[in-house]
Amino acid sequence: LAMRNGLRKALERREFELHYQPQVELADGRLVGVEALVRWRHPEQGMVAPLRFIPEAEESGLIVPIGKWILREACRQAAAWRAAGLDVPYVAVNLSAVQFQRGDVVLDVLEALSASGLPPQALELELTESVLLHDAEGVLATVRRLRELGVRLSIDDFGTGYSSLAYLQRFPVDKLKIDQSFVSRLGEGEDGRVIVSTIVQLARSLGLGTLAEGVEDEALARQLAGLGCRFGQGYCFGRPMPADGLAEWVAANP
Ligand code: G
Ligand code: G
Ligand code: MN
Ligand code: NA
Repeated sequence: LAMRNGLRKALERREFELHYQPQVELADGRLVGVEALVRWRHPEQGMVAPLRFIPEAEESGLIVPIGKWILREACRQAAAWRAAGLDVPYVAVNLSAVQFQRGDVVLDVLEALSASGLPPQALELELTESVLLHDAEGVLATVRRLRELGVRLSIDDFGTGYSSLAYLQRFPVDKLKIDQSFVSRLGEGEDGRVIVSTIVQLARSLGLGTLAEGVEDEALARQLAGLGCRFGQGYCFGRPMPADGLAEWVAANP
């Protein structure tokens, strides 16, 4: 309950902030977009990581107003970069399954786009397989409406959750994000290779792109590219950083 009150106050007092991590083309390191990752700048505890407060935000339903702020802020920042001539093709925002169940995601996205003036193609929404667990038909309808707005869609942490091939085929997404647990196993031998290459081929057969998460070194990046994975994200390219740090990163990585 203390946490719940803290989260409510944090929203009022604007203690949340977004960091941004580069997503690149593995072949040449070119920036293709950034992922927004929320942090809580707590007055006493300092920077609090999302894994320490997102679960409580989800249980309490506070993820709905917090998620709405995240969408608005990410779109505002992406539009500001564009206005400043910085080439950040899209910003990816994580959506919680609870935002689908208890919020109006389509309305929140529409408002964030119109308030910022950001073109819809410059916004990507990351869904997890768990959004499909409840009311799959309702979620599909919502996802189709999001699709019609022209935003990009990806499935986050792919391979860790439940998603049947049938759902995947009906889901109008653009990209699968290969979970970092599979990526880190790549260096450990044949099993890791088989999992990643199976996901890449599955994606390809469905006409989807693939992005590897948690790419920590260049050997992994090369291996992933060799398996046909096109995009990557990880400490090897850049850590999540505040907006001004990201702008510097872009300037230093033309
Ligand atoms: O950097 P990192 O510790 O930021 O993020 C950890 C996890 O927290 C992510 O994998 C993601 O699941 C979750 N997360 C980060 N930012 C957000 C956000 O803006 N919204 C939601 N719903 N989850 C987020
Ligand atoms: O939403 P999602 O689960 O995709 O968030 C990505 C998470 O992975 C964040 O917590 C982010 O800080 C973390 N992350 C990003 N790059 C790396 C990496 O190269 N290695 C590790 N271990 N974690 C990473
Ligand atoms: Mn994500
Ligand atoms: Na992930």
